[in-house]
Formats: sequence, structure tokens, C-alpha cells
Amino acid sequence: MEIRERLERICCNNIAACTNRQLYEGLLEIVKEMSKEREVSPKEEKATRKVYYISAEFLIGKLLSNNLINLGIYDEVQKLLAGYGKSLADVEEQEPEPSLGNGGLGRLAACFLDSMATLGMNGDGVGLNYHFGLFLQKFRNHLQQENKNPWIEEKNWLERTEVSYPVQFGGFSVRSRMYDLDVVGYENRTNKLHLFDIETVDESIVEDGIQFNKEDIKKNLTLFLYPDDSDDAGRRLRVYQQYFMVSNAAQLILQECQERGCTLYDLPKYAAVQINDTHPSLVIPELIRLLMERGIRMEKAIEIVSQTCAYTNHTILAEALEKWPMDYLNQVVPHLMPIIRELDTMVKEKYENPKVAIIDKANLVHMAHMDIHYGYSVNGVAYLHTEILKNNELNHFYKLYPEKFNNKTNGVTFRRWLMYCNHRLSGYLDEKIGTGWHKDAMELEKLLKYEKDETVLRELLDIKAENKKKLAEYLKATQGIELDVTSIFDIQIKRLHEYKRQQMNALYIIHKYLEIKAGNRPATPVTVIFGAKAAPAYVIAKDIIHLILCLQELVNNDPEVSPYLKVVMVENYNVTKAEKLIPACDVSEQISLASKEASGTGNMKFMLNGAVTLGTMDGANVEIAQLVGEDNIYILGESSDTVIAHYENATYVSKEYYEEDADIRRAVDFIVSDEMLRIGNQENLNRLYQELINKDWFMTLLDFKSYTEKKEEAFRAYEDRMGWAKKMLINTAKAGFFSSDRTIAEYSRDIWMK
Ligand code: 26Q
Repeated sequence: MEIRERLERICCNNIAACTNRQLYEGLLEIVKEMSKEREVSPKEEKATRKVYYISAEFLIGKLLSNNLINLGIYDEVQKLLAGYGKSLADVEEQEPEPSLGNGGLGRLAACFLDSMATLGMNGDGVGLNYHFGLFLQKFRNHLQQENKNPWIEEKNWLERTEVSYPVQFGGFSVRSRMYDLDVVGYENRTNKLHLFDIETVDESIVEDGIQFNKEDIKKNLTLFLYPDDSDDAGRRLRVYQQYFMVSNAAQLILQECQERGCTLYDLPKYAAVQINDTHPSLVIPELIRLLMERGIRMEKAIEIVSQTCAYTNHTILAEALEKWPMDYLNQVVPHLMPIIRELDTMVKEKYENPKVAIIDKANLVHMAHMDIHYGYSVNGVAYLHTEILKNNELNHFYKLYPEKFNNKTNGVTFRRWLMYCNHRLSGYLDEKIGTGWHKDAMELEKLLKYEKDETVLRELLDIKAENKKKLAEYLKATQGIELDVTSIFDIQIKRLHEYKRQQMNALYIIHKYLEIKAGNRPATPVTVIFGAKAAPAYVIAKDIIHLILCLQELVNNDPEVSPYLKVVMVENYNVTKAEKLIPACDVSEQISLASKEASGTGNMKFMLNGAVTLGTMDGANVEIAQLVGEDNIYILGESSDTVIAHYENATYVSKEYYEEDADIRRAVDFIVSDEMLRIGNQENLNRLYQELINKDWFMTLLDFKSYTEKKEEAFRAYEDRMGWAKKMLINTAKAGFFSSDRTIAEYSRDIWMK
């Protein structure tokens, strides 16, 4: 049946009279039916080995438009609706965003699912059905407020399945329920994202904001996604969540494999389990336990599981590597402890070095260590990151198992991050170089032949200008902020963390503000845009948000300055907002302290959409720089080697930079100036001021001078519109390498199908 007929049937034959809500719900049903038709039955599978991508986060974003594109019916539906005076964009507004992730790691998992389905692979995701996604951020009195963020409506994308497993915790047990989301590949098969839940979760226990009673696990197990860096009570709950997730995953894997004829002794032939950071690491002892329960002796079970599980590391921040106290684990999963102890004993019998032990002297269980000893692959997520893992952070392990270590540079799906979010550029590329790049991203290089073509360059500038206009309208409507669309849009959007150094960007704003006050006006006005959520318990991160919000008020309301400089902090930054911000960006801020950002993936999305990177030699920026060449990127700051040496020798003293550089001193002092204190709070501003002068663990002041210089250089280059357009073109043309299709093809070749 035609889409029109289906929609008419749902809309009582009168599409024009339907509300956007009715249209959304109608399309949701149609899309669900159509994706079902693309499921592949186990008998039709070509490869025996199925991939299980286990992750505590899948930051999938809205699904309607994405699925319409991947089903190949987006344009058709858009035209159909337009014929009745309806707009697909308005219909999309009806859909709540499932914010089931904190940031990069969760969004990466979502891109990977898209690519696995698009490449026709047999690979599903397994995670948790959080009732509330990452908190909804509001700004009140220049401070972040957290509110609950519901996304499950009566009509939604989830399918309740018949699958249900018992899960035992210390002292009680629960029964799970599996819900499925369809993962529609681009013009290819449909895979599944399995999200586990329990039926006793009680949404009414949420009190003010995001507070709730942490005691009653049966009522709160899948209630919330935990923000990184959460408080202690939250952390304990996370262990319950993690075990619930992996016990379900393990039971599902064994059941599916056995249904396909696996004897369990040959499990590695049937399943590849990818452990997304250490959050699902308990899957290793849980699989071992379940195999033993099914009659396999321990040593053999360990061997089987070790050939099934592979681990991805996403961070080098020591504080983010999960170490759980033994008493947490004794309380939550007492039945796993004999296995974890045995795994630890085996390691200690083989290796004397206490640094590679699973259980350390303080009785902390190191999840990553378990993954490395009892998994067959360990990968980092960008070239530099993997090198640092091998040579520094995990060097002791690399010496033991060099063959396990490999790099898989991250990627992003071009369907969502270009075809969907930037229709006009995407359509223009189709015109100029054909549509081959939709599936073979390297074909974007065909664009290079237009590098000197003024018509093409002008068109790229025109598309960017239109995207900026659209963003300005959106920000005006949602936050009441008036933007100059002819200004340079300089954008930093990512989780708020000191290592990502939003504070350095804020110091630049102060610097620029004072320069403009002194009469040094920029040739083209600049708009600095931020979007960031801070973990609710991360005090300094919240102070940085406070600083930015105060600057927004000060700068935008100063008639001397605001014609030349504006500051915008976008409220509740999420995937949906990223889709509007990224296509409108001129300068992409990627200024993490070198060695600290494992990869970054926003950097890739910006590049793809024709923004020029202003960044440090960190994470995947290193690979971006190599691809586009030094004329098409602005690199600043010290190298990772220098930074690592500073940490090793304790040679960085921020106060010295403060005292020796007048520009730095002027900018830092301004944080606690009368102007600022009239707007903001003494407590927040002073704490941040003290932190920068006396600690500055992420070396903001070290790179400040280089940062302002490079930023000015980039802004000067922007004046030459044709020269800038060429940089834009080269960035888009060279972004092919960062397609998650390439990343997934590499995982498949080197890890899953080896
Ligand atoms: C840990 C313990 C308790 C509570 C929360 C957590 C927790 C939650 C989320 C720890 C870490 C995360 C998320 C990490 C993350 O997003 N890492 C990013 O992964 C991206 C994909 O590989 C990289 O591009 C980024 O560089 C990296 O920061």
C-alpha cells in the first residue's frame, strides 16, 4: 500500500485536518511496519557470528526523520505532507528526544548501530530502558538547574517483547522485560536495540528536580541514566544497573546462540561481545557463571568467554576508570565474587606486578583490568589515544599482551550528521558529485575538483549563511537572543568538563570584551556559542556555566561591545540541538588539553558540515589535521608529550603564567571584578578564580596565549571569503575517513570476524 493511503487510513482520510500530533503518531506506525519488513531471520544470516554491542548508553536522538531517511522515503513523505499544507519539520517537533546517554560514548554507540545495519551486519545493541534520560537543563539566576527528562509517551518507538529473565542480586531478585527499538539501516536491513527494564519501576518516587529515594532498588533500578561524576549513593546504584544490564545481555546471548545450534563450547563462533567502556564489564564474570551453571567447568568457561569478549576504552582520565569497592560488589552481586576472586588469583599467580592486578591492595576491583586480561581485544578510539594507552596509561598491560591492542578511530553516521541535519548541503553534494558518498563516504573527495571553482565556493558560503539564519531564528524563538547572522559563528558544544576547557573560551571572551572596550574592534563581529551540561555534582563545571551565563548577560547588554561580540549559552544542549547548531558553524572549538580527549566526535561532525577546526593536537584532531593539512585547520597549544611531561614532573604552575602574562592576569582578574559580581555570585566566581590561579589541573593558562593568537588568526582568515570557502570545501571533502561505516568495517575486519 502507498504511504499516502496508509496515512489517510490512520488520519480518517483527511490529512489536511490532522494535527501534527496525529501525523507523528501515524508516521510512527507506518515506519514501524516498514522497518519490520527488513528484519533478517536467523536462517537467512550469512555469517554465524553475531555482534552484541553492550553499552550503558545509546544516545540515539529522535528517530522519525532518521528512519524515514534510512527507509528511503523522507522526500516522499515531506512532499506528501507539503501537499496538504503540513510541514515534516513541525511534525518532528512532536517527538521527544530519548536522551539515553551523557555524550560522546553514547552517541558513538548510536552511530555504530546505524552503521552495522547499513553495512548489512548481524549486530544488535543491548542496554537499559531508562525512564528518564539525561537531566533536562534549565538556567535560573545564571545557574544550571536539573529536571527530570521523560521520553516514553503512550505511543512510542519501543516494542514490548515476550523476553524476560530472572536477575539475582544480593538478598533479592527481579524479573526483567525486554523492549526493542528497530535500528533501520540506510537502504538495508533492520537490526535491534534491546533495552531491558523491570515492571516495578515507580516514576512517582521522583521528588524535586531529579531527587529520588535511592534505597528501593525495585522502584528505581531503571529510573534514571546516571550522569558521569555522580555522588556516592548514585554510584552504588550504578552497580545494580550495570549488573542488571549484563545479566540480561548474557542470558539473551546464550539463549539466542543455543537457538542457532551453539553448544556453548563454541560460543566464540556465534557471538562477539563488545564491551563499551567498563560499564558492561561484569558481563565477563556473568557469562562465566552462566556457562558453569550449564555444566561447563570454570577453567573452560573462562577460556570460552575470553575468546568472546572485546573491550573498548574511551578515556584516559584516571578518575573515570571504574574501580568498585569489594563491599559494593559483595552487597550487589555476592554470587559473582567467587568468580572475580578466581580471575584475580589467576592473574596474581601469573604476574607479580601489582599494577596489573584485578583486586588491588585497597580492595578495589578494577574493571578495565578484568577486561584486558579476559578479553581478546583492547582498542582505543583515535590514533593518539591508542598510542597513549599503549605507551603510558596501559603500558604494563601492553607489555603483557601487545597483540590485543589495536586502534579504531571513531566515526559518525553521515546519514544523521549530513543528509538529515544539513539538507541543503547534502542535496548540493548530490548534484555536484552524485549520491555515491551516501554509502561510500570516501567519494566526498570528488568535491576536491571544485576547490578553485568560484561558483561552487560561493554556493557553499550561501548554504552556510542560510544555515546560520535558520539557527538564529531558532535561538530567537527559543531563548529570545538576537544574533547577527553576518557574524562569525564560533561554536563549542560538548559536555562541560575542565579538560575540555570551556573556561579557556570564556577567558577569551573576557579578553575580547576588554579589547573592544579599549577600541580594538574586530573586522567581522563574532558570536561565541556554547552548549553544555555539567554533571550535577561537579562543582567547578557548574561554576564555569555560571561564568558563561554571566558573560552572556554582560556582553550582550553592553551597547559598546554587543555589535561586535555576542555570547550564547544554549539551554539543554542535546542531539536535537546539535543537529541545528553544527550546520551553522564557522569555527569549531576543539580545545581540550592535549592527551585528555580520547577522540571527540563532534569535531568530525563539524568538519563534515564545512566548519574549520580551531583545536589542540588531541584525540582525533590529530587525524583531522593530517587529512586537511595545516592550511585548513588552526592548531594551538602544547603537545601531548609536553603535557604528559608536566604531569609526570609536576612542572606546571598556573600562578607563574598568571603573574608573568598581563593579558592572562587581566582576563582572570575580571572573573571577580565589580562588573561580574554585579551579575553573578561571589561564591561561584571566586571559587573558579581561585581554582585557575592555584590549581588549574587542566592547564588553561598554559595554552591561553597560543589560543587567543590562533583564534585571531582564524578570524582574520575568515575575511578572505573565497579563501575561507576553500577551507570549508576541503574539510567536507576530507571527512570521508570519519564515517562510522569505515570504523565499523574495521571493527568487523580486525575484531569481530577475525
Ligand atoms: C562512570 C561511573 C559512574 C557514573 C558515570 C560514569 C561514566 C558515564 C559516562 C563515565 C564515562 C562516561 C562517558 C564517557 C565518554 O563519553 N567518553 C567519550 O567517548 C567518546 C567516544 O569514544 C570520545 O570521542 C570522547 O573523547 C570521550 O570523552
